[in-house]
Amino acid sequence: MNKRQFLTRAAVLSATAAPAFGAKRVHSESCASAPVILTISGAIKRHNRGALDPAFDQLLAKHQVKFSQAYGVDLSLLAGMKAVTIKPTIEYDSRQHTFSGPLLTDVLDHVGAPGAGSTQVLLHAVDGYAVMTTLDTVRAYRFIVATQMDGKPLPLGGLGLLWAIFDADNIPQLSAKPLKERFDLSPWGLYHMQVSEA
Ligand SMILES: Nc1nc2c(c(=O)[nH]1)N[C@H]1C(S)=C(S)[C@@H](COP(=O)(O)O)O[C@H]1N2
Ligand SMILES: [Mo]
Repeated sequence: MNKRQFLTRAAVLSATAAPAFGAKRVHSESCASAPVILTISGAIKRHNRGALDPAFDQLLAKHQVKFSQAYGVDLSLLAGMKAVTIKPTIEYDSRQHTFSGPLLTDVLDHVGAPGAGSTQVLLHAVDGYAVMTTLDTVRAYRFIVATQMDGKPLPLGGLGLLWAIFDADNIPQLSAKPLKERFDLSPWGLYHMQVSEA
């Protein structure tokens, strides 16, 4: 491309990218500026997106997910919820780490999930790991959707972006078990949840 064309395009881009001075920057749920990092499908009352699109929802489609409506959660929504901090010993290095993030029950309430304890919650991770639990267990274990470990965001490619985790050291049925058997309900890389009425 010639230089003139490049400069013209750059000017157009910067003109559209820079908000007018003093312009109010509004963040609302309809403002799709932040990526969705968690999709919630199934028996929920609130939705902010339509049906799974096999052409564009590639990972969900690969994992056989189906929905006609869902709720896409971004990090600012999670960051705006009351954060809970826990310090469980994890099995990967047998050490205690600090995790923080909202209660999973708060996230489920936000999307209008049912309140019955028998409600089934499928926790689904980027590597395809999926585990089903109940709202009773989510409440009893005080699951959090951890966005941070030891004060740092959890990386994609590592244990992030989100880790559904609980304070196993302080849950008697779990702390009685060997470390390697405590975390089967705890997917790292959580990116999809499906709620079903029992
Ligand atoms: N994303 C993801 N989370 C996961 C797993 C997994 O394979 N993928 N395995 C689960 C199981 S069954 C256990 S016991 C612990 C440790 O599993 P791992 O030893 O396979 O890492 O993490 C849990 N969380
Ligand atoms: Mo496991």
